[in-house]
Amino acid sequence: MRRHLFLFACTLLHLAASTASAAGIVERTFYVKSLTVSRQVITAVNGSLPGPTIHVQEGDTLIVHVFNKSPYSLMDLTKSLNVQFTIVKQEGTLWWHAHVSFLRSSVYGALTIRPRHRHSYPFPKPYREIPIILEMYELNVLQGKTYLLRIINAALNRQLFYKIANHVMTVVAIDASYVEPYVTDFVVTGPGQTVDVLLTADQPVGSYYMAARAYATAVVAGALVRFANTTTRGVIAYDGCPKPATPLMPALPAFNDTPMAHKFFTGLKGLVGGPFWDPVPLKVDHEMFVTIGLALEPCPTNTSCKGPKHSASMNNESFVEPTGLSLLQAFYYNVNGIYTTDFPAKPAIKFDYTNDDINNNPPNPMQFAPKSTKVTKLKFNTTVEIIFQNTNILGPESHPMHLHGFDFHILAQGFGNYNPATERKKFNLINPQKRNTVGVPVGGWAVIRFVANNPGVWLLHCHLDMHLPVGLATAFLVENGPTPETTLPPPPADLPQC
Ligand SMILES: *[C@@H]1O[C@H](CO)[C@@H](O)[C@H](O)[C@H]1NC(C)=O
Ligand SMILES: *[C@@H]1O[C@H](CO)[C@@H](O)[C@H](O)[C@H]1NC(C)=O
Ligand SMILES: *[C@@H]1O[C@H](CO)[C@@H](O)[C@H](O)[C@H]1NC(C)=O
Ligand SMILES: *[C@@H]1O[C@H](CO)[C@@H](O)[C@H](O)[C@H]1NC(C)=O
Ligand SMILES: *[C@@H]1O[C@H](CO)[C@@H](O)[C@H](O)[C@H]1NC(C)=O
Ligand SMILES: [Cu+2]
Repeated sequence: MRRHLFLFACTLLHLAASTASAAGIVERTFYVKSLTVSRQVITAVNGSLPGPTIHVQEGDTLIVHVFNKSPYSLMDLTKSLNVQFTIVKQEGTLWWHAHVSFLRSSVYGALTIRPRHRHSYPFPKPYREIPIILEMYELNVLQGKTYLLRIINAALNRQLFYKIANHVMTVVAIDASYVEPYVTDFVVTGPGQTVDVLLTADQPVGSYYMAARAYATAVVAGALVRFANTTTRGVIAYDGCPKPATPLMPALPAFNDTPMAHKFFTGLKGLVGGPFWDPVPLKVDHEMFVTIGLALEPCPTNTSCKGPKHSASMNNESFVEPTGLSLLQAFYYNVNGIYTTDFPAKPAIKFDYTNDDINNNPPNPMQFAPKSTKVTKLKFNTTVEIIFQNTNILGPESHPMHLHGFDFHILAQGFGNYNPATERKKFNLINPQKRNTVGVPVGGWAVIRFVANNPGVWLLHCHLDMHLPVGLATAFLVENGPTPETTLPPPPADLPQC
């Protein structure tokens, strides 16, 4: 079971955290401070970008002492903070990052979780493990050896295609959950997603580029919305490669190659019977149909407003994160007036979700989503199914939907309007992939299922950095279970005041 950080509204680090009987204790110290890169001053951890990689074993307790030496009174974290996690049920790769938009671009790093002592991976032992945060990178390899590349998309607003010239990869885990080995010559990841691949250096001695660039999906009036179209490259250099050598460049999929992205996203299957495999819960207690997409924000009354601002919503509710008391504190201390528990389980108005006509005669009244802080309250152990439906309001886009606190199974995904009559019988209830972030297909839908067996307040939001602050979010309030282990602990004494 994963445990919450009591830092909801003023979180410095966002990590999947857990409780259980601990194996070992890993303590790390982070200094958050300024760093000059290409004459620009940024804020980073310990003078490096990305920040330090933390390696832990399943079952370890990780304690991170964070000292703020930056000029920002970071997220109300003025001097120092201790963050404690126990990693219980997972192996694989996660990333830690600041939860404040302008810092997330530089305050982050990799967290790798290895099997506990005397346990092994469900795949052949790699020669080395290498976190790859998609940025300029040089990797030296020995011909014939197999490497475990732990790939993290740390971009703020871009899904990325990733490819290595002349090499195939075998995906073995995603979002720290194992998958059936999946052979591919490219990878797609959304912000927050991780992909672990085995790479065998089986090509002639030489140097090969690995490259990543945008998978762009946002379309307005039939045209791709402008996006950062640069290519980021790293080099895989074989030992013994004569220098200088011009690396070979891979041919990346086109920016808008949705069929390729879909092929990858739907090709992955959970590793049934592997470590930490959970069968799909078959009985659903709480079913939700949730539209996700862009919207317009109504002008506040009694102000002069120069036209509506862009916003985003889930089921036509545009989420406002409370200031002052966090949702988790309000939930724990039973404080009224911070949130309401009436997040709609289905759209109030049914419409042809993926028809572009919704954008005719703008501003169309249907494009306006009210602001609110609506959440869903769940009894402990409720099985929840969510059908995410992208809308064409202002234009379709693939949103990487990220759920805190739980992994979910992805049962199905497709394009257009979700049709229960035809799709429900095609759900994969046998070996679906488990993730914590699903890239809902552009102009399409995805179905996820999870068991709410982790008490606390858990955000569900789009992981594109520009969509969370404008409202593409909601939260689940999960009540306590019957035992001490399933009861939310009190906030730590050193909880920073937001
Ligand atoms: C960060 O820097 C401090 C001070 O130099 C050092 O003590 C600490 O070990 C570093 N942390 C990591 C995770 O490398
Ligand atoms: C990237 O975008 C710029 C500006 O929109 C454009 O001039 C350039 O041709 C684009 N490059 C690629 C590779 O599409
Ligand atoms: C807006 O202004 C009118 C007239 O001044 C006032 O009667 C009304 O209460 C105001 N509404 C709000 C929401 O402040
Ligand atoms: C969203 O809610 C507003 C306010 O009730 C309404 O005017 C609008 O039509 C709704 N839009 C959709 C897509 O449901
Ligand atoms: C939660 O659900 C699981 C699986 O159905 C069951 O084994 C367990 O006893 C339940 N726990 C509680 C507290 O209801
Ligand atoms: Cu989004």
